[in-house]
Amino acid sequence: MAHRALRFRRAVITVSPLPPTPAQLRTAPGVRGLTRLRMVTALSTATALIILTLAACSAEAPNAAPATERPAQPTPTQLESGTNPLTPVQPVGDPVVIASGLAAPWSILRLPSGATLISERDTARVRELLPDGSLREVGTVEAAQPNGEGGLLGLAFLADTAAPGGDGWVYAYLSTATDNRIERMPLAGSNGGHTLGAPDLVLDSIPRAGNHNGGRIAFGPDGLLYATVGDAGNPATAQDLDALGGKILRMTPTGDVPIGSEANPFDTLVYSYGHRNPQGIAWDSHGQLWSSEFGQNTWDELNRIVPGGNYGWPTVEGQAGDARFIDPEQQWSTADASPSGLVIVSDTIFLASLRGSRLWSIPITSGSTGGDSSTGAPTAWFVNRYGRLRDVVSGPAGTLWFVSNNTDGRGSPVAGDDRLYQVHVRPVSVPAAMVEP
Ligand SMILES: [Ca+2]
Repeated sequence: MAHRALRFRRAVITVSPLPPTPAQLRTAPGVRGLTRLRMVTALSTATALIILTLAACSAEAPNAAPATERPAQPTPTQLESGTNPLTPVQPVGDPVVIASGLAAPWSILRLPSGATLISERDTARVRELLPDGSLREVGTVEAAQPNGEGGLLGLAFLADTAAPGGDGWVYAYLSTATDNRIERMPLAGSNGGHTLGAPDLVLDSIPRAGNHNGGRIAFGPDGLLYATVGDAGNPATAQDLDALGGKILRMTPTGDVPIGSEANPFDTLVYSYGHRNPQGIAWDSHGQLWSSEFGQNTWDELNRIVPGGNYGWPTVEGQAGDARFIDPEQQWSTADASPSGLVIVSDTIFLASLRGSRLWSIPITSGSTGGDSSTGAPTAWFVNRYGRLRDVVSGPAGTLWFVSNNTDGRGSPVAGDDRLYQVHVRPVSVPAAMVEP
């Protein structure tokens, strides 16, 4: 592990005078927590000018500066603050099975090309869905050491013509024996034959434990990478702004602290804190970030995430009415939810629930970018029909895709588990009889 990380850092450092990563500074003796993370910011500001200067005269610059290697992101349509949300949608008709035989699948990643990759937590495999519903192995994330709730977890994709192979990077959040970390691997090959190149380290030293590893990653409308991090069984870390546990992190595509107009609220990697085990993130049409979070014994949460927000764990769980903390917008008993993956389609939040064995839909009824959006009553779909559900994404042509998670050691798998399902969605206001599912 250390060897891989050191080799990566050396490679980066020889290309240009990049600032040290937070991981590098974490290894520096005598420099701790916020201080070192703030050092990154200061160094980044100073070296940014150097990098820009080099970029003007060096052919190697595209490999060097995060500012030049971040391509434009597909940005969701952004509405003006205060305008109406989009028309809510709901599932229609029966889900159909798209693929079977997945082993503890964790993350569904649909690529711009139309290909679909799925991570498996306990095998550490990335599998590619083929048009006939069969699955092929793209590769194994070698650094992953599955144990308990840890293993190969979230996937994300960044289109980048400067990546080896010219397509982009597949990002993975994974648990090693000692930490959770984010790596990225260049995507190669074409649909039906994708491969992954050698991994680069993006961020390491995220706390790891048997439980509460977080693990969802996604690029935001701002082109920055967000990661949900659990408290790793150490609840106090969630309130410690010097620790990475119990946070939602926000970083550049190379794992650095964003600077300048993109800076985070504490000039560290921390975007929001006081989280227990968040495992779902997505943005609505207003650019508002939403996150799902596992509660302890009482309340699971759906939170509106604002920069610098304190979401209460471990002092409070659920809607506490305590002015020190931001209450969840929705909450459920842990038996009804235990939510993981989350997607927003037409300003309707869909939440894959494990113990609750259902898909929740929650319409956004008043949208804004300022953290004061509101939601309507949640609706439960497919209760106890497919078992535990781990992830849900937007599928092709007006569909949702969701994946069961009955082979993760806590479910009751049946023949064919785990499976990827597809269901059509339609606007809530359209009578079902008018829709061809
Ligand atoms: Ca909370």
